Amino acid sequence: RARTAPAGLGSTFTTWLLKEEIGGRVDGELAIVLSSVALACKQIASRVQRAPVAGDTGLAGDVNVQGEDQKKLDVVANEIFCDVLRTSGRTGVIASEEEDVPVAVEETYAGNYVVVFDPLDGSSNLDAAVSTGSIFGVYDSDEQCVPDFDAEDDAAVEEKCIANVCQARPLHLHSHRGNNLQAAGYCMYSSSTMLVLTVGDGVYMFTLDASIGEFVMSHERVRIPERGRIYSFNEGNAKARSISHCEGLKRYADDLRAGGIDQNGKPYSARYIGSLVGDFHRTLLYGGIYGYPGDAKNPNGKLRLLYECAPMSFIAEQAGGMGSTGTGRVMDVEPSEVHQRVPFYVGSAKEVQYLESFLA
Ligand code: P6P
Repeated sequence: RARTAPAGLGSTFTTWLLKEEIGGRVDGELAIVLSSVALACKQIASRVQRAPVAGDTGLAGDVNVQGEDQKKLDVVANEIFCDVLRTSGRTGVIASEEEDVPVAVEETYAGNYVVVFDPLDGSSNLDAAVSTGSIFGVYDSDEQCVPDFDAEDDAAVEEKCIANVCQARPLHLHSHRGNNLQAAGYCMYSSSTMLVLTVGDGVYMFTLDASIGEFVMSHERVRIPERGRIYSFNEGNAKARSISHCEGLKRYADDLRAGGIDQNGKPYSARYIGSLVGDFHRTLLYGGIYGYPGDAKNPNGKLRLLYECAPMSFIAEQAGGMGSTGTGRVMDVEPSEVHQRVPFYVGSAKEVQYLESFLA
């Protein structure tokens, strides 16, 4: 097929996906998966916007595999993602921050893609109506992930598949290094609801126009500024930072106060929302650096490689920025387990390189 140009500003996400498929940049199955993700994000946006009046704030009463108190909307967002991905018929396995182990989509509906996601990142901010978001990554299929049990009936098959696949054959992660991502993105629920994604050919942003219920392209081929004077770390953790990086990070923070790369230039501004999607989105548009280093409690940091750091790094790199563990590229890290954490520094290329020079 001729490589037609992508759809332009003002086009809807549906039109853009169609043009990407016609242009050969997205295959039909992936287009269906991404369309399902966009549907999930619209549903979650609606629930987040109304949470205080719908009684959706507060805790669900359970603790997830991360040991974090689940918010009511964590559970709702996870169910929405799982449902739309299962019924898309194009997903073999889904891995969620809210699921202890990867969930197999039973064979009748199973497709070829592995989708990983954090259904509602930053949900601790919900009760204060601060930005939150859903983060997702789509990997090519791993044939081991699609179970092939004889179907007695759907319910039994579903039960058995999920039990067996997740216990007997956990998600084969070797192929799920960031480099293998076919698509990655997030939806930010903030003053605007914005779907931001890449399929490996630049970063596009779509703003939800509630009057028509469609995501409309508002930014195309986004490029992150090469430099940026915004530094986004939780300084409250500074004291507890892991010994391995502690000295280097302290010298780095002192150096930024003296103007950073420019030395004796304007000092940096600190901006920290405590919600990765909000801090990342601002960094992507304004430049700067977001970081979550290791600390005494979590030597490898708090953020999860598979469904937070790798997808965000893919987007950053596609926009000309960098995603680093402090000593290497996030996209090169081979996961060893689904909820693995890594120290994470992401943003303007020059700012991330400068930080790495203190950690070398
Ligand atoms: P802290 C939210 O819980 C999250 O996973 C990210 O969205 C956010 O950047 C980070 O944790 C905030 O963690 O320790 O600074 O409150």
